[in-house]
Amino acid sequence: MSAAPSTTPEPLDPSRPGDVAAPPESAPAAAAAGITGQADTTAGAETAAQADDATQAAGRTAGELARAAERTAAALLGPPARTRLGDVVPAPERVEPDATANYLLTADTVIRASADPAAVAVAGQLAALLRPATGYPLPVTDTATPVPAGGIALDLTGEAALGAEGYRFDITTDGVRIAAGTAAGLHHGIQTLRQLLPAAVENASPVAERWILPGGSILDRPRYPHRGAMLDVARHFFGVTDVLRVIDHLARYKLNRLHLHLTDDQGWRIAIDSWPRLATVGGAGAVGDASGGYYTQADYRRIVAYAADRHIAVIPEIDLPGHTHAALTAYGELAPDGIAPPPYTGTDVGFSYVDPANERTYDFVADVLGEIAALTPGRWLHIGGDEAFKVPAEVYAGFVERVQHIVAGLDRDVIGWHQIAPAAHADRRILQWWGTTGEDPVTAEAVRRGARLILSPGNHAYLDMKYAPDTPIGHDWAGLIDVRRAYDWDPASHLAGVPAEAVLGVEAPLWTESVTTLAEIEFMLFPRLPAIAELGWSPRSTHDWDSFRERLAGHGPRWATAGIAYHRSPELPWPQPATPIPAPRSPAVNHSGEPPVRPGATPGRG
Ligand code: TNX
Repeated sequence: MSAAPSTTPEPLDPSRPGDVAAPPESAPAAAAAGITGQADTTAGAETAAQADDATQAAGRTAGELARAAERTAAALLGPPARTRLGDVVPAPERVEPDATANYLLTADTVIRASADPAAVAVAGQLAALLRPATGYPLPVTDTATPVPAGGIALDLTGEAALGAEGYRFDITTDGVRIAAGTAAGLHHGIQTLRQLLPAAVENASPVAERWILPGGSILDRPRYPHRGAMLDVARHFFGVTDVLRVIDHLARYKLNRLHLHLTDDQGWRIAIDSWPRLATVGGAGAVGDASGGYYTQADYRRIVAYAADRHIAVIPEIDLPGHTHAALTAYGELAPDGIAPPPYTGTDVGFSYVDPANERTYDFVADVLGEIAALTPGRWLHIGGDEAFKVPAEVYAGFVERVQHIVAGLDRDVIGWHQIAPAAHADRRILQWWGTTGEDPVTAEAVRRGARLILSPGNHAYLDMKYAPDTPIGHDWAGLIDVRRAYDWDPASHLAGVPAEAVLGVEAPLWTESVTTLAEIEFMLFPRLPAIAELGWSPRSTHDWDSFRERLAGHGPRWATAGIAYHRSPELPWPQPATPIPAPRSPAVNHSGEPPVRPGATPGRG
């Protein structure tokens, strides 16, 4: 770590704590320390005189102190913050900048959280986000000790007006305060804090930077309670560490649901104790020549816990009655002809189904959903329901009604793709719209009977669609989806005949017939996932393409620094990289261009 560029040295003012306890030359070992207790806060609260003594005791010379003062002064008098208070994605509800109130993060900054384990956990996450690049120790305290000058406070205020996920953010020269009614609100607040620091904060090791936050206040609350992304781990399998990294990406943009498409024709990806061959046999393959895999129940619990720590609920999907070929390879007794078929590695849809006329099928459904519910603390079980083309309509509706009943018996709320609309209403049932026409009287009618909607319109929110004709992976059956197309629609009025109150939120699905690596996942998510996130979070009054493209482009250097592969869409005014872009994580993608075409990587849709 090196000092900020120097300006004219200022005289040392020992009454200003920041002047005395100057940034160290290297990250102290304490940087690695976790949450500390009350005793550790005394360092931040010590008087200037005590600090002076301590500094002397540590062998600091007057010259060193003068240099420290020079650095502090340079930061205070130096150039303004690199970010503006409004440079946040998704756009906050209200932003009131105060250019005279910029805050400088220093080596003395202490993070204080309300004495609540969930708030302290958020403070620990903030420290973990900021320590690598700053090299500062950033001790965390859970005491009620007043924040010393230069502190960051995370306060659980119980303020009802902020709702389940809102937060208030005040930045002054003296300190930073994030207030929220819930730990989820604090968590969203620290994502905002992270975005307001220079992009260099994404570095994994200490860098020279003035860590200035732009002054002012933000009031922020989400427009919708459901803001999600879906990852298809069935067509291609992605291991736990890949999924955890995707969860990190969701958290950055204040998404709160991860829908895992766990089963499909090509693979069954979750171990079920009562039907063990589902995973061991049904999970063996994938699309094409790719190898399969599955999550043990311990793996799945780890994903769920990691997501929960980031205030994200996992929604598991067991796709029924269609998209079940992999299950049939493991248990032929569920097939209409009672014979286990060979594995399927193609990309057709709509040909498979479990036998709705066989009572064993309902044992299977109850056992599987029972085990999944026991592993999943969230309220929702997704039962798929799409493209069961070979099941007659009446039989299909009867099957869905029985499965809805099983879900209700597990004390969970059912979600299904909008094809389940014709089935009878079940309490709190949710339909996920993936059509491309903005019109479907059957879905609108189900909403009139009480269903609520998650919007994933195929022609705006399907992140497996190509950006442009030359995008080397992805589909185009729902059209090409560039960033503007992902952004320019309104969930509240999208589906004809559905009132705005029935809309729970939005979700961006990533199907993976042609997506085979983490880098390819990231390439399809960025920059479109933040567009869907903004539709889910920001008030409609903030919707503005010109503002969005500017704010979003500023995230390019952040992604590059964090090693996230992304599509450098020509629609966005990308800044020139300030620092060299790190080497790509995978040879399949580079940061400035497109992934090379894999042989056979562009399956059609049927
Ligand atoms: C349709 S959308 C599907 C998936 C495919 C996807 C490809 C939906 C509920 N079903 O099975 O993977 O298209 O874009």
